[in-house]
Amino acid sequence: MSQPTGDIGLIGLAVMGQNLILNMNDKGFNVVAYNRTVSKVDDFLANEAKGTKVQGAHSIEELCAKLKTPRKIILLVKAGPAVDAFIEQLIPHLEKGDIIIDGGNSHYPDSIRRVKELEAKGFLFVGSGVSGGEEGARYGPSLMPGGSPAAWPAIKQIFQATAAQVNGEPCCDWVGESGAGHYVKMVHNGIEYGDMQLIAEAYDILKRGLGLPESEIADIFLKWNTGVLDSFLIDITANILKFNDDDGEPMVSKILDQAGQKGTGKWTAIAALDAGMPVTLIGEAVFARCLSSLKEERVRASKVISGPQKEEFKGDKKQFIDDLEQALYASKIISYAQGFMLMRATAKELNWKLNYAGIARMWRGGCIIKSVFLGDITSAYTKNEELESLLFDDFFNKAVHKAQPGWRRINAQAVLWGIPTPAFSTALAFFDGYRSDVLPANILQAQRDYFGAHTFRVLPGKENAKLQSGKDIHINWTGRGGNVSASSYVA
Ligand SMILES: *[C@@H]1O[C@H](CO)[C@@H](O)[C@H](O)[C@H]1NC(C)=O
Ligand SMILES: *[C@@H]1O[C@H](CO)[C@@H](O)[C@H](O)[C@H]1NC(C)=O
Ligand SMILES: CC(=O)N[C@H]1CO[C@H](CO)[C@@H](O)[C@@H]1O
Repeated sequence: MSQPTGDIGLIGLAVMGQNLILNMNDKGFNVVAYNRTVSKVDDFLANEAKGTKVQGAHSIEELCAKLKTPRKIILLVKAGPAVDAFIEQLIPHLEKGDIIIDGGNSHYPDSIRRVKELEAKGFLFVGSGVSGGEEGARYGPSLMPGGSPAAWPAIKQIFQATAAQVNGEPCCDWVGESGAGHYVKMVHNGIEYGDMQLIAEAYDILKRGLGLPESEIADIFLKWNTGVLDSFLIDITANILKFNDDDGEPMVSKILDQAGQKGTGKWTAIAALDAGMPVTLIGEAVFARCLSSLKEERVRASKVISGPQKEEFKGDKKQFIDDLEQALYASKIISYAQGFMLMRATAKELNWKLNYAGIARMWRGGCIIKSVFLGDITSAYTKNEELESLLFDDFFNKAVHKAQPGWRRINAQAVLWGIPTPAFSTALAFFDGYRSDVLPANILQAQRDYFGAHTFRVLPGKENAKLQSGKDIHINWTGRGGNVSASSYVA
């Protein structure tokens, strides 16, 4: 057989796979395509890939034989057992040092396991987040590769050339070891849930609060899109709001208000709970979708539970809309600060070294959360790799201070109106908690010690013979303040 000429192989010729192949081909790489349904390979070569350098393979063996070593093979197949099944099939045809890359939507614990299993056999494994949907795959996705570090030099050129570019910088860099690539992709998706929920709440306030029609709300979003909120999601939301059905009614006014979800936002929220990190905004965004899906129950509830009397807004509308922009901005800063907190906590726990500036850079283009804002996050982490929180960065610190008055007014007004703003309000609650050197957890500790002898620690400066610093203290609360004990209280 002739010398292999393939730079990279790809398994799974659904639209994402096809588009990624064509993209890599455009960038000058020689791609070998394989699909389990082999006729699909021929179809692809005869149609979409016609006139390109793409080669087809009719078996895993042929695929591997056509690739230069170290072989690089991307799997774009359904997450779960299919990934393991293909890895099993590939192994007999691979040599030590070959690289398997999973570009699917795998849950990061699977990627952690696969890195271990494959490295133990002398192979390299990369779990890569791929974001940007079908169009991103074709013209430049955000790529978030992590796994066996030795794989990076071998795939770097292909990955960075294939990814979206912003100001000449690729939206792809090495994320970190082990399952870091898929972990970061998961957090990206969680942040996406948060961004979307914030925009939905802003829409609700403008629609139900100020009573503005969709077309005017679209104009407000378009204006915001020239400032600090400049982002793909604000942009498409303006377009969505301008889209009228054939009868002239805004299309959104005809869409059932029941949100679906595929689970990656939920994974992020679960990971946050597991890590003990207050990633409240993403959590609320997931719950907001859950509440939305209880449509019939909400309709019944709306008939028996009333809220405040609807009052017309008498204040300064322009000021209010500026406040709303600031509220959205500040809440977004909180959400990203929380997302990075989660990544830091996980990195610490799993002993990963994450590339935070690189992560923000990877999200700047090619993906759903792409925005100007991510450039500022990149700068913050470039200045200080060890940044404890975005809120400690000068730029963001100033930004939240500037936003604060308007952010509070929006939350207050929404509460008075009875318009739910779970994401705006949890962001503000987090902010107020985070900047509090003292929180009421002393009460919780006393309660826990009272009913369950769970013990507490003494506040610095308040030590005495009984309350010693560094000691777990339990006291008998009964008899001094009151006489209720766990057994004597009768409800
Ligand atoms: C706690 O103190 C009360 C009142 O002095 C006493 O009745 C009770 O037995 C004590 N409980 C324990 C567990 O020592
Ligand atoms: C608790 O009970 C004791 C004994 O019955 C009584 O003297 C004391 O006043 C009670 N304390 C309080 C705070 O109610
Ligand atoms: C694993 C694999 O090769 N799957 C794809 C083959 O192509 C069809 C489309 O015709 C996809 O649906 C499969 O997922």
